[in-house]
Amino acid sequence: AWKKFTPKPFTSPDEFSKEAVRHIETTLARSLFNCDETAAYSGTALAFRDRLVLDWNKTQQNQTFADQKRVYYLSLEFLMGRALDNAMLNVGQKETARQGLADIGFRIEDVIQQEHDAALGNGGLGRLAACFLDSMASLNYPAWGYGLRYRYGIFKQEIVDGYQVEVPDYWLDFNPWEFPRHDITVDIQFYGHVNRFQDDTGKTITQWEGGEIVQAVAYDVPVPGYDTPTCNNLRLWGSKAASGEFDFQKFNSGEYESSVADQQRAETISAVLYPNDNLDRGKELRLKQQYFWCAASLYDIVRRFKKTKRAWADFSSQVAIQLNDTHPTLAIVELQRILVDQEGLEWDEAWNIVQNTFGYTNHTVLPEALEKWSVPLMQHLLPRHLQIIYEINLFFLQYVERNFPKDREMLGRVSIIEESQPKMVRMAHIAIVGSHKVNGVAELHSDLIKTTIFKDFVKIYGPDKFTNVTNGITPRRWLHQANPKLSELIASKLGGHGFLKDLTGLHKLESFVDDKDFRKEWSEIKYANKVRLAKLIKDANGVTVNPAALFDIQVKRIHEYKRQQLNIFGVIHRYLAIKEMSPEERKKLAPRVSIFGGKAAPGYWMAKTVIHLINQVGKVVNNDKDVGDLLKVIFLEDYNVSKAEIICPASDISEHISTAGTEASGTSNMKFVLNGGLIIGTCDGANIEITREIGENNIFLFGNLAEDVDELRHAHLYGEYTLDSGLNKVFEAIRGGMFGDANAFSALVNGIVDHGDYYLVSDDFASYCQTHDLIDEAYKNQEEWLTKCITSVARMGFFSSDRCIDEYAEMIWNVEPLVPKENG
Ligand code: 26M
Repeated sequence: AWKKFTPKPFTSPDEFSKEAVRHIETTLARSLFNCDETAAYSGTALAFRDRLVLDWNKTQQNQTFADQKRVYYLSLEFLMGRALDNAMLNVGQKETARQGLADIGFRIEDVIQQEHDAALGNGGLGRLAACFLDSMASLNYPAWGYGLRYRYGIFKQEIVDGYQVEVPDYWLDFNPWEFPRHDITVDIQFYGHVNRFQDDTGKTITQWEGGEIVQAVAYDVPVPGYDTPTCNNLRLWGSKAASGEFDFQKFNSGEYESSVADQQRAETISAVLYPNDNLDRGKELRLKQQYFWCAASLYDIVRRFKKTKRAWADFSSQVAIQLNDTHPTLAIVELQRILVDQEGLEWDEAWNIVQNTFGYTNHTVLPEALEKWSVPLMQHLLPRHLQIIYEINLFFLQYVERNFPKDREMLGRVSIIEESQPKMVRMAHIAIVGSHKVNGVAELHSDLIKTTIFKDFVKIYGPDKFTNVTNGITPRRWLHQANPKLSELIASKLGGHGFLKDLTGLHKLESFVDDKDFRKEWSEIKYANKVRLAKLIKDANGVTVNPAALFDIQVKRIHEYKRQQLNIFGVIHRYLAIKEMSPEERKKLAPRVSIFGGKAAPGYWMAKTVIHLINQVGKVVNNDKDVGDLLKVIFLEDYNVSKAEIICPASDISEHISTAGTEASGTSNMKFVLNGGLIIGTCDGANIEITREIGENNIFLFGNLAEDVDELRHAHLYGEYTLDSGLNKVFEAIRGGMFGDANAFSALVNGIVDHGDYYLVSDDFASYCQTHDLIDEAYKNQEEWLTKCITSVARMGFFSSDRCIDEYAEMIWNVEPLVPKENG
């Protein structure tokens, strides 16, 4: 008879290393004779994977039997980063592994670094989804993520002669963290036509016929919670050609090559992540990705619901689906199609279920990022869905007309269809109409969507449909994993690691703010983290930086609205000032290292120009003997999650300097402050709430306010402004060729001088430079600086993604945690 296998925690380092070695020798069939770090990583990962999978199965079983509401988080991006360190910490056995690896001759840090990042995301939106998965598992919510299994994640960035070059990120060579489920497949239809007819009883039947079929295959990734046996599931869909008779016919009739071509065409659907962040380009393949993933996920969710044998009326009390931006909006249309066309529900009953099921999170107000799809494209690819969209729109507009008979203009503004040439489907409008709650991701942002882009919808549905859930980050990865020394120091003062599960517990740190030994340890940790980053910089860029200098860091996607150009112009301004200083004046200046990192979308020329300028400035400044240690400028290649884990703990100041009203929230601001760095920022996104929590003495705010932006932009357009004189000096230097060919940067400069300065760089420049001078002054008083850092960390409890997930669960999903039963 079969005996049940129960994995136990490793009882000793020796037991762990035996397991790792067993995997290397048997699972991987490798000889220990040439066991390198790659092999050590593989063995360690497989040994820890064994600790996860039975908890994972058990969690899924419990969730099935518990028969309570579940959450499905639909996101086209999950920026997970590495999994091994996280798994070791979550099961509480990293120290066992460290010792076991040391015994066989490896440093655990080197082994961890062998893992390829799972980089299935662009930036903030994708990393937020990953933090949410971590929180949902750690808080025991029955929750699944649904996404696409891209063969290529976000490209790898190389810097060649100061320019960004994109290299494909093929990450799947060895991925022990995914389990292919070749038995879990869904056939997904595209193209074809709609057939409508009456059945024997006179009922109208609508069928979507013809076209082509692509198969979705499930790949499951375990998502372990911290210090809990709950292990949730992330299901990623891969595409392949449907293995229908069709192929065999082709095959048998000798069309072997064309059948292989079909295969490849099907596989392109999940081949590559679109590398745009906050930009919609309306490509057909992207729409195919969206429908493929929505349809497969909904089929799966509906299949699971049907197994409960409940009535359809119960659907929304069993299922909550959260839409991560408008990318999964077709899920709304697809569920309506399933309920009406396939399950035979009446339109109104189905639509009720749909609205009660979905919630929509908006992540941007930038007009170029709001998704629209052309009606002809939609008609071609998804003919039945377009009909349903028109029907949804008809009922919606009739409702609006009844309630606002005097406002005829409103119909055109809120219509799902934009009456342009060609007509366009506005995805955000479907998402709002088809959801019961719409949320923004920080207070200012949630207010802005209510007063600007979605104003009419607030009138139509009332204010209660719109709410705010301020973003958060997981303290497990962004404190405990990234900054183990600080996490241990905090734990030693607070009596354990409880703060990792209730981050508000950090507030008790305030009573240690004057503790001499504690302060000393704190600053030694910051210094050690800066040394760690300095080593990364030395290895990657060949530049030696002084760890005692002020580290000033801006890492995020390169985008005009995030204003890396403001930062680099500020750096040039500082450089020019240093050049004019006397030796005595120079002695008084605090040495600085300006560190940049981030990817530009491949087609975004202005962003690429900014990267080029940063590198050109670095080349000049870093080799200028007059400057020495006073200023270094570094562009760190290929910023990603694992690099962020080194970078965030090493900052003194980080930059969150978007034009007010443009950054929905920002989440790296939270990561930096949680790691004991201060920030310079505009009154934008979550910076405002961070200020409220940590106190305005502990943050360096500058610049114009969101409410002033319209007027300032207007002034630029009508020439009613003067270019900032400091900025003008910077432009003179660039034009004079100080940083190489001035033509290379003319578009960047002219955008500000001649073309309206849309992001208000000139308006904020003086205030930005002054604030950096204040930072210099403040940094000279190391004692006061340290007090600010410690106080800020103590007050960061609010920004845990656990708080954020509890708010979603209560206000939007109406789900409860499912406390895990004992395994065994
Ligand atoms: C759209 C169409 C086609 C291809 C790609 C896209 C697309 C991809 C990513 C559009 C937007 C994308 O991400 C937007 C994003 O990351 N927004 C950020 O979300 C964070 C989490 O809420 C916020 O903290 C940031 O402020 C916000 O910019």
